[in-house]
Amino acid sequence: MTDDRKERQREAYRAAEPAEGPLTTDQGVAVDHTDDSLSAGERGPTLMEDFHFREKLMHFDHERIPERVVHARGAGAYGYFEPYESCAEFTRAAFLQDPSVRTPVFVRFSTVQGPRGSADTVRDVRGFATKFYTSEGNYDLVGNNMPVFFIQDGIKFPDFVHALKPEPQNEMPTGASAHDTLWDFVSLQPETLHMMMWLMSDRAIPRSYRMMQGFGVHTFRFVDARGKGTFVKFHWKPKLGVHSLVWDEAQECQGRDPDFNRRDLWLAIEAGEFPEYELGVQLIPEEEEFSFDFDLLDATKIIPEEQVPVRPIGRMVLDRNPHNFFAETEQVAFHTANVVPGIDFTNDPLLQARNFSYLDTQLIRLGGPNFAQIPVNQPVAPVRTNQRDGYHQTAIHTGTNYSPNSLGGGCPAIAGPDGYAFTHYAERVDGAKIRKRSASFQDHYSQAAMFWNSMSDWERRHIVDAFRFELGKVGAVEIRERTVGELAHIDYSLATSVAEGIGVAMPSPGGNDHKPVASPALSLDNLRGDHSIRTRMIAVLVADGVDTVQLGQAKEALSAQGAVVEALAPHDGTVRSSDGNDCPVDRALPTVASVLYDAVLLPGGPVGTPDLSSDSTAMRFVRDAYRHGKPIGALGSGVGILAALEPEGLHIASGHGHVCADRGVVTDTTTGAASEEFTRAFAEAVAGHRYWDRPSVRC
Ligand code: HDD
Repeated sequence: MTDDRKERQREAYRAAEPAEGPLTTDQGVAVDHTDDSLSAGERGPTLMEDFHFREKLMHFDHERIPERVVHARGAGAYGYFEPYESCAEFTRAAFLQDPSVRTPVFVRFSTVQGPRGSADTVRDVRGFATKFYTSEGNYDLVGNNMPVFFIQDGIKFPDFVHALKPEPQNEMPTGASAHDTLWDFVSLQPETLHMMMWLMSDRAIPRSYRMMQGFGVHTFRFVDARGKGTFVKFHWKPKLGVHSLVWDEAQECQGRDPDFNRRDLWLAIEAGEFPEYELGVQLIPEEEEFSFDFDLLDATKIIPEEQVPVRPIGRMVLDRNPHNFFAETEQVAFHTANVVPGIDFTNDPLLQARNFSYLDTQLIRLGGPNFAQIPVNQPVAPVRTNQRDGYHQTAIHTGTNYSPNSLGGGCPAIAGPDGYAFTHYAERVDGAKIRKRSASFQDHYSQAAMFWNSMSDWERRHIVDAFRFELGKVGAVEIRERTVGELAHIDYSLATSVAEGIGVAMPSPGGNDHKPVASPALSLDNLRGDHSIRTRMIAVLVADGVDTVQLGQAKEALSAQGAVVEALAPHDGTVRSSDGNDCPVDRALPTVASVLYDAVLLPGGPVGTPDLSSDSTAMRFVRDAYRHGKPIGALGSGVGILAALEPEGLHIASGHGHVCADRGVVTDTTTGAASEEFTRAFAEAVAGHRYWDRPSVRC
């Protein structure tokens, strides 16, 4: 059964399109002229009685609200969640009971550091916040695409964010962590190190919001119908697998398309390629709370999946774009304390602080206490409160507004003991008031080392390069040195590789004595998903003389597998094919760039055509794709274009009529139709995403 109550509710608020009738003022008075203000004479001053002008300017002057202090830039979508089976065994949450019930959701993805107008592909954590409109009220799972956090106690959040944000004197850099204050903080606060390892990895530059994991981060608590608790960690796993950009590409993308991730999400949903994620849980019986060598309440630690497997419990599909960015994506208000019966908190000090902060922040951002009435925030469950008045009250309440009352018949009554209401988990707490971090939170290096140990060679290279880039932008030498000294506690070879790159003295060995533990589930090599090429962007470079049969067949075969195939030529319009027909061009090469595509295909034509070798934009396109490790396919005379890459180490295997595949470069010098073998090999190369073992790969 599809539960589209949220959709119906949303529709009721959708403003009618102004198809009929004239323009009016906010008061509904028809306006016959909106281009000139009312003035005293043709060249005279504007008159104060011009109420239309006054109202128009007043509204415009107030069209902005404060952006989120963190996660200001985001993109959202609606969809639904459905459980695979009843989870009654460990939680009574209504939306996790019945596989036939779909719960509407709204998800907002975001970057953290940059302002609303910053670029998408910066090195940063990505927010992954989900609002479930359940039959028992809203449940918000406000997570990130990394499973740990920078600090252990929320009282450090303002310090951390001040250090991360642009420097106060000049508000630089935008959307970047490569600056002195952040690394100063990091070098003095070793609890940040595990998260910094994630931030320096390719997880921080996702290819798409559709291709990244999400994590609830904290240990939460499930509570069953009898009141029994089970610790739980939440994981979102994308169906398309986890894929990232390379740093060089991500930086260029910031200029070529600052909306790269936002556009990708929007276009996929418009095209009916609905992003899908599986929700998984790690469940830890309460009796096992102390059976780990870290504290479950410490948000800088993960529970390795090899130790506690992730159990899939349901799936989420995002199938609708918002109607209006401001009304929905900007005004959505998440709150970690929006929980429903069956889901509860733990004493994680980071989570406890968040439970205060999110509600507080909405007051300044949304201008008053009635933000739960904004359509995107409204529950589909009935709301009956005694909360009244305040800015932007839109409901016209009647009756009494206090409890207990007799004048209103005692309504609304409090929920009876039928198990429907939220009851806080009755955890026994006993202790002296004290400002002290628990000793169980003190190990800051073991899991950072585990992360490093779990990486493949290419992932390690990227991490070292990222540290070199970031610290290379730090002006204060003592901060560089201190950070490298900290890295030595994680892994000495990591520290020395970074030190070499940033020109500081080799650190002394860190004296780390952590066990050489690895968690294979952390490597991107093991997270490739269903190995499909669905929604992958493939650029086909064409020019006059292109072989239509080759072009048509390759395009058809790749599109049939769900790839988005676009013909790019030096100019817009059409190109003249080898058989004299006009082939439509999707985009002109000067308007795009290789960084906006996942792979490139070069079809052939009669000898000497299509002649792209002399087109510098086309050649840069191919060269960039090669350097960024992207799959390249070439057919017939198209193979000749690749000769330009031979100085970069590309070896074009010879042999007429053979399909050759070498490190993601698939060639076939056959003229005429593209063989099935070629398209299969090329599609496999595209599914492989990136090829790191090319001599001149630039990360
Ligand atoms: Fe936070 C926004 C995720 C720690 C205080 N946070 C925000 C958003 C996400 C997260 C995804 C954007 C929500 C949206 O799209 O509107 N935050 C996290 C995660 C954390 C975390 C996964 C650690 C596990 N946050 C954290 C702490 C504090 C905050 C410790 C404060 C003590 N976060 C906020 C905030 C924001 C916010 C200031 C800014 C805008 C908003 O809440 O609505 O309250």
